[in-house]
Amino acid sequence: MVAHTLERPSQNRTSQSTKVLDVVIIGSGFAGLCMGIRLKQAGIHSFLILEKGNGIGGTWRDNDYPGAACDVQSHLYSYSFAPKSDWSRLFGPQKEILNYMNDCVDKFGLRPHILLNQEVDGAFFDERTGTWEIAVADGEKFRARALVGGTGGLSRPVLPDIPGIEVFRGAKFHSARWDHSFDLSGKTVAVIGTGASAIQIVPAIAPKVGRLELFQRTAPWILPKPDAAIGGSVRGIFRFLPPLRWLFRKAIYWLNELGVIAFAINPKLMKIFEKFAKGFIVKSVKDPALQAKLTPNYTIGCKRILLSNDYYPALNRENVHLVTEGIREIKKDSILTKDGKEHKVDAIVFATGFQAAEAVSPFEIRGKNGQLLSDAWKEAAEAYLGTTIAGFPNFFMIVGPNTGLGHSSMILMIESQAQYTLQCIRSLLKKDIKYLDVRKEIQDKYNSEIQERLGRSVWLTGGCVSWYNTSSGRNTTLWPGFTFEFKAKTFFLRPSDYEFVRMDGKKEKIGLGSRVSMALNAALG
Ligand code: N01
Repeated sequence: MVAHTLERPSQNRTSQSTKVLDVVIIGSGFAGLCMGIRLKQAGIHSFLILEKGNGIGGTWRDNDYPGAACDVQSHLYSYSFAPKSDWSRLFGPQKEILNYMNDCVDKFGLRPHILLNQEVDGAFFDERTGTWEIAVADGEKFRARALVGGTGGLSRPVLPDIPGIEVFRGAKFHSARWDHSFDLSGKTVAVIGTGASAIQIVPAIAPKVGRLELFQRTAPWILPKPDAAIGGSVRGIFRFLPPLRWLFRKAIYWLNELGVIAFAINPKLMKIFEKFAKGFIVKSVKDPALQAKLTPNYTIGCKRILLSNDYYPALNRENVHLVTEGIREIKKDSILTKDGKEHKVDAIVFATGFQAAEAVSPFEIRGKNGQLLSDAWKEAAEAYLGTTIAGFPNFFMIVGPNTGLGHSSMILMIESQAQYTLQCIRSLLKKDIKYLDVRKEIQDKYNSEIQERLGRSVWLTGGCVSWYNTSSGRNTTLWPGFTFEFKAKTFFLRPSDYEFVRMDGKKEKIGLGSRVSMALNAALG
């Protein structure tokens, strides 16, 4: 909250109200915090994290709906450099994850670098000075040598395009904007959607509501969640014997990593999981008609595989009704389905997901020659290593295009990207480079390679419609390989992938000596 203590001396101010920094990070989720921690550890202290909400945590602050928990094991879904010995469960609940993030903020001294309630309106690259100007909704301005976007892939909730949605008079809210003031005890509640959020919400609210109408458009594939409480003795062992905790994390890592073989290399292997998942439906659901409605008609893995032990049992409850007829219209106190039936409800929960794959820049971003990122991404969002975008120098995205995972912890990808970005920022600051801009041909080659690999994956061959892909069928969200492969690719900055422009406007020549010295300088600081 004390930006003035982080500013450069006043002669560096570009105007009365513009704060000048080395780095501005947007977003305080796992990505933004990781970048901040890495900068601090590298001795770069002139940075701010601008957060539009009134607290840190990103998706883990917003998604506080009943039953919210992680579907990746917490010992892996946490920073490798900030292990936590006392996770209460194998799959931590939302509050515990948010507390962990707050603990990290304090432990690494990030609090003074975070400015809350700062919604970024736009960012503009000034080619003359090689800096980004960042404008915040309240009129404040920041200028920085480097801009890091940590706004996340799942931060823009989507309300469905259903006629009449605006006329509904009861309570209505998105799963990521849960209205905790609404008491759903005894009420008739509609949940629209059956994705990762809905399957956590339904079992959590079913015992409280009078009646729950669950509107399913496409059945998800669900596997049992291998979850359990972690007892005090195990937590004690992890605390006093850190190598065992490390081994536990590694075991989870490699187990998850094996999934890539079925998702991206040989999708035929998915049949094994499919058989198991079908058996899980039969075992968990009593009514054969309900079993049929819950059995998906696409290959498992094409959409995100969900994990739950209590979703199917919740559907066996007398007060829970699965509606699969399709929604025609929302009226002032009901939902009308395509079979003409009117479902009277007091409230509607939209568990309808996020805008992820479509090429949307998180706010107005203008790169070289005033080019808009949304124009550069007109066809599809793409970047080099999910991080840098040709024509947008000194801009780094964490959780950028094609860095999502269907099989493991996003934090692995975030750490790789933050490490890579740090190398780029070091190059800028240490060698006093005006800007670095990824070469378009390098970005194109990289993307055609990953698109070719994705073409063979279950995400594009599994016969489903999913948020992983754009409406034209291009996957812009997922990384098609092992996480260690991504880590290797981002381990060293390859200077030849970039155009380096010096402060005098001349291009830095990247000969062998220069490459080696830049790579060493970037990697070692
Ligand atoms: O969203 P989703 P989510 N009429 O897009 C349906 C992460 N996450 O919030 O399948 C009727 O998966 C839509 O139907 P269909 C995780 O990465 C993580 O649940 O498109 N239905 C679908 O059923 C996850 O993948 C955790 O036919 C409509 C649902 O809404 C991502 O967030 C926990 C509709 C949307 O499902 C998103 O999950 C929770 C319409 N007009 C979430 N429009 C962890 O534990 C949409 N739907 C880490």
